[in-house]
Amino acid sequence: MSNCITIIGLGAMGTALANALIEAGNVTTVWNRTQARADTLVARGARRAETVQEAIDVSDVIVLCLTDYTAAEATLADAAPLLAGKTVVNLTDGRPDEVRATAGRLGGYGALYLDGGIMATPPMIGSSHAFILYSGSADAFEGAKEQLAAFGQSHYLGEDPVLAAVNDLALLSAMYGLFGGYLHATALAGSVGVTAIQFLAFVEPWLAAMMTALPDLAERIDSGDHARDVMSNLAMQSVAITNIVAASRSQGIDPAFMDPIERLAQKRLAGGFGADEISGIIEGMRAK
Ligand code: FVH
Repeated sequence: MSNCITIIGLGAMGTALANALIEAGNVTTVWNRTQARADTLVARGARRAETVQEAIDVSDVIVLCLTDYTAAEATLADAAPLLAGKTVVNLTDGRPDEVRATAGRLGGYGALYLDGGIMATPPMIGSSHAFILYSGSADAFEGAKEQLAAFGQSHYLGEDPVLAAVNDLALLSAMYGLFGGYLHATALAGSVGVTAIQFLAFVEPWLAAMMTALPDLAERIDSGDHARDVMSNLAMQSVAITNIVAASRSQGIDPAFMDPIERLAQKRLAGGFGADEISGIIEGMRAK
């Protein structure tokens, strides 16, 4: 495969991806709806495509990085037939149903479809901290992996195109849980005059220590055995959770972030699993 590659979508992330490709020595063609966003990249050596059709014509690998799948579909609408034999790497954030629909539609035009989930912010692109999850056509990944390495570490998850998107959303869900928990905790501590910077001295090492519990929770989740060698049982932990919700209210802090975990803990307790580890809450999440 040649080192010609196209990036469609030059927002914050698309621009970072294009910069990484240029830096790695790829012949990089760029297209963006608002054309001026390509100017800096062109000054750095990128080739400007005047149309989406031209952007697709000149490269074997087409990377999409747009706001959402609606934008991606709208951008490719007239040009999709030109994708026959090309590799499409869609790094647009999307839902599994959208991924399946787009993979099916572009596959129908003869494109090799690879979906991707970027686990990085734009400044991280090209660094060892960035990783990108891929799934879909194995041939597409094999053919493009050298070029894709410019973005960060690549992890190919398998042929099912939704694998990357679901793992991406799952990781984001862990991140928002962390951020939400941190914000709630900082608001609660703030209600007695502790500043965020003061609180950081406790919350940072506390979260780091709690991260070490994850391997044990993962083993329990995979085995389904939440009852063996329990150290901090759910009945005990649910008292703390209920205290957090009640204390938040009395301190004038909206407990909205903590309400769901209290509801899930109570549901598990009502099922008779108070002596189990907190990992068992996942069983109630799975049962709709
Ligand atoms: N930025 C980040 O931190 C995250 C990190 C993880 C992955 N995400 C996903 O990357 C996709 C793009 O995100 P972005 O940060 O580049 O987003 P923007 O800077 O807002 O740029 C959006 C681009 O999409 C173009 N666009 C939007 N709608 C249309 C449309 N209907 N037709 C054609 N292009 C469209 C927009 O064009 P313009 O407004 O400049 O003309 C930008 O190129 C995204 O899926 C994140 O979830 C980033």
